Amino acid sequence: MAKVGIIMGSESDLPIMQEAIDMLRDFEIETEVDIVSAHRTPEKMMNYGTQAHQRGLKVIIAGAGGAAHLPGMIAALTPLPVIGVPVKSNNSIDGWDSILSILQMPGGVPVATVALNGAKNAGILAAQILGTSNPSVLEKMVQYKEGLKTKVIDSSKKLNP
Ligand code: RP5
Repeated sequence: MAKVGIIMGSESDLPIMQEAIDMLRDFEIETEVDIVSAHRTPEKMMNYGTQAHQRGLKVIIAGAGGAAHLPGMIAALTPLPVIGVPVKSNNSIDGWDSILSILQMPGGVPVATVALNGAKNAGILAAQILGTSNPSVLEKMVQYKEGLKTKVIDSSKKLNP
């Protein structure tokens, strides 16, 4: 049973969203990936958002660019936590359109918005949410953070032997 649903508005978002998929694979978390467009397949979006928790998903990562309505609309439809990835898409002016569309949600309907094209962090955040109730994922997260630390210390040593 997939734990994290990763959806995006278009196949053109996939090269960015792949970073979330890869990160969750590193944490050995099962994912389910699909294209769900708020504007082009609104009925599919409705079904996805209303049924995600009944299908066993625990967290949803939603990415979109330009007039990026998918993450917010999914958050409106699901009781699950939604992580939004603003994508700098071909129809995006400068990325701010995607960021603000996903970030500026009204009270009551949060979307945890990561940086522009920040799908890697979306994957990590989803793993951290699952880690609060899964000791094995939590331990992998501890190791991951240790790895980050070691990398910086090693780089520092190389510059200052
Ligand atoms: C958004 O429009 C999608 O999420 C994508 O980022 C952008 C462009 O879509 P395509 O025209 O490439 O399909 O809804």
